[in-house]
Amino acid sequence: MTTDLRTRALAALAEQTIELPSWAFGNSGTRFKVFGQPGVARDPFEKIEDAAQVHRFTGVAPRVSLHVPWDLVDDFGKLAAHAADLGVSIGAINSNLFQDDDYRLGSLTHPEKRVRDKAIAHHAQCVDVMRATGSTDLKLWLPDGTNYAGQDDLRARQDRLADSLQQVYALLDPGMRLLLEYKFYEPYFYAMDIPDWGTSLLHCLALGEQATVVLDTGHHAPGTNIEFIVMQLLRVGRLGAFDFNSRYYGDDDLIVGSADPFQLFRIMNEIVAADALRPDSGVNFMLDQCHNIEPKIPGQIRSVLNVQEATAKALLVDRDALTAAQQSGDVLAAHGALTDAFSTDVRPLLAELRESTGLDADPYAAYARSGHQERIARERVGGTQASWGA
Ligand code: LRH
Ligand code: MN
Repeated sequence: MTTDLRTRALAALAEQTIELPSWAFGNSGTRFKVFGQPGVARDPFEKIEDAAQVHRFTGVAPRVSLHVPWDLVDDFGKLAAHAADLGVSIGAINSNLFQDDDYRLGSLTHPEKRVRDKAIAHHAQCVDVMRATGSTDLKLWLPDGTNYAGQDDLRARQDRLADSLQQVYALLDPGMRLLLEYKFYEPYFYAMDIPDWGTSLLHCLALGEQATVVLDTGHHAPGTNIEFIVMQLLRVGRLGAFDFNSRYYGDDDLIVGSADPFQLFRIMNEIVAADALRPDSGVNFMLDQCHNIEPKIPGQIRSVLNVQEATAKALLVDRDALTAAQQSGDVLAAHGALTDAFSTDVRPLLAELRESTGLDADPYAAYARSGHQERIARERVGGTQASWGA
């Protein structure tokens, strides 16, 4: 690792930011059980306090994305001010089209105009929240789909979707973005209406420049080469955001990098290769996870560290050697350029970065020593713990 590469890596890592999901600080689980844990946040204000702890110890998590209606409050200006007092800001606003009986057969794709209008109006509410909090990203995951072949006309649903998305897009102020998230299955099991990156991209291209694709790392068929999709979306300038997590089987929403750290590295390698790590690259690096059994704040700290480590390794790829090997057809040397970087222990480099900004070299251990986890377990008694879906 040359000194120059090291210096450039430190400079890039110093600018990296990772956005945290408010819902990671509430209880979550599966259809079998949602577990409670001591000290879990009971409202959006406490969720933001927890997110601010992650930023306090890592220094790279200055934004919190909200989910509507899970994070509804009477005064979003007050919530944004609360965040600012804690040194963080409100990031993307997530709409929710997956918890209303009216949406059983679809929301923006529903055969009935009444239902589509209701789903569009929900996004007008989300845009109002964006105006009140200073958020510029409207994140729309479309949960719509069908369970049986023939249940509905696949093409007619796409046409209705395109029209509904046009109306949502028209709600945006200049400077705002629509982030359109795809998912290949669940909650429907025959056809999702935005099942893959191609379908999301087609709709984004039809909408306009303010529409970009969200790539959730848990939303692909097993064996999908996700970094190829990253490369292609960057190539056409339509990668708007990541929802980082990891999975073994389905949309498991586990800690990013925990299941397949080499995949996360390969993804960040495409980001670095395209110079898309820059804060002004237009790519919002977000986490979308649930800590079903592990403590939430330490889980988010571990997740942020995993993204930082994968990023640092990608920044240490000797790109001159890589390019030379690729162009000379030296297969193993080219692959080796990546695996050498991936095998590099970047923790000393990240420790140096943190200490250079007055942070503890090991945020995870520093948080454990802070006693904050015990304090919230002691203090947060009574009330109802926030929970996925509640
Ligand atoms: C859907 C999803 C989406 C969010 C939800 C919390 O699976 O990835 O990004 O709305 O999780
Ligand atoms: Mn997601």
